[in-house]
Amino acid sequence: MSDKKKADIFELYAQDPEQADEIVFGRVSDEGRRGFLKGAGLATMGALLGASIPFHRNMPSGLIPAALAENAFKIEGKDGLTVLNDRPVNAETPAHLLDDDVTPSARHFVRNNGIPPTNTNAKEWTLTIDGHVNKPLTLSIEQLRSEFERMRLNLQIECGGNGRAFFEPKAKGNQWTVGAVACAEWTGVRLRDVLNRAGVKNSAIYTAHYGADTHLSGDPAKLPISRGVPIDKAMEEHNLIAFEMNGEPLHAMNGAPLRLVIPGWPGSFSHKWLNRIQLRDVVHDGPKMTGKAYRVPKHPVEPGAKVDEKDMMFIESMPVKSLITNPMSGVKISVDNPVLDVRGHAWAGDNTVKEMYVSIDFGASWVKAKLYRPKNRYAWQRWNAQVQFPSAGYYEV
Ligand SMILES: Nc1nc2c(c(=O)[nH]1)N[C@H]1C(S)=C(S)[C@@H](COP(=O)(O)O)O[C@H]1N2
Ligand SMILES: [Mo]
Repeated sequence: MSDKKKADIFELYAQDPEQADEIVFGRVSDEGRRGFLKGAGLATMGALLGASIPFHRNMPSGLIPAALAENAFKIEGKDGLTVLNDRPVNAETPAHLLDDDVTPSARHFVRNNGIPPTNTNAKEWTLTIDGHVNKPLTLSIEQLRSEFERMRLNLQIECGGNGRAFFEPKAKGNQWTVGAVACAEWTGVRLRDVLNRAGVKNSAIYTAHYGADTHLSGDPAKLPISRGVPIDKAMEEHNLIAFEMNGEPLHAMNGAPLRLVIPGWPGSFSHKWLNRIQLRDVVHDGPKMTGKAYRVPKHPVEPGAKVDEKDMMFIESMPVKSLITNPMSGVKISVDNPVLDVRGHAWAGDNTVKEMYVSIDFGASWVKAKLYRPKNRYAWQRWNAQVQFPSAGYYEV
């Protein structure tokens, strides 16, 4: 079925589920269940799903068959992403669509905690720097563009929850598999140049980031998220206040018209729809800075272990990781030529990956991959390897 048709079905159900049932699948009975599917109804369902549903009588009305709902919600300008949630919008990128050195904007994942702003006019946008500074500033994007050195860097953003779907025991939150990570080319100015313009006071030890998105509840007094970093991290030269992504204005879902990019640390520091940075003389305490948010044990513990508050710390540098982006998982190759070229990216938060190995025997033995330098610090690193299979069968690389 075409994606267009899927999206139409989703819209139909959003408007009036019972009527949609009637249109798509035939009469709905008084008990609110699907009536006997017959004639046109059955034929429609068969055509849509490619199979009949033996238990169709038990399906609650308004339930969109999962096979149709999958990816039915489309994010404009995003292509092939797996949507995990539509309120707030959260979508990850299948690994094979992350093969590019520079992630196209259409394939950059989306992680929203609230509702994106509707007025994102770059001409009217301002950024305020205040708090523990000598001279609070409010700058237009035009001033950022013309008064500061412009930087263009390939920077990786990875959500702190990337990979959470594989946790055992299960962790709360979006069940990201591997695709809440991307490395786009960002154009902007150094965060530190802008902070220095305002004059960082000695008392400033922490940043607090604010944006124009609103809380899911609609309560204007509540913020969806506001995180901040220690001042030393903030002054690192690769942090950008970015106004372009891959040479174009930012995608609406990736923070247009202005965002922070703080690479190496959880993506949540890279505040989107950025309109204010406050310098503080205490650790920031905005939403998602307190309680258990973004905290991990200081030392490895058993999965599910109870850890004392004092043994927990903020996630800072993200851990080392790699991703296979080609071939796509599930590939079959001929036994006549049991060789496979595998490639992907590797990264390690604030660090650089020095060596990379692949295994086809569940980690018993390892073959060295060719690993390339990052384009610039904080860009992910390309790797490739050729693996040879000893006999026909099922393997995991
Ligand atoms: N204003 C604002 N900024 C935000 C968020 C948000 O919900 N609101 N989400 C954060 C999180 S948790 C992540 S992982 C990154 C994701 O950036 P992306 O959506 O551009 O991929 O944005 C961060 N910046
Ligand atoms: Mo995140």
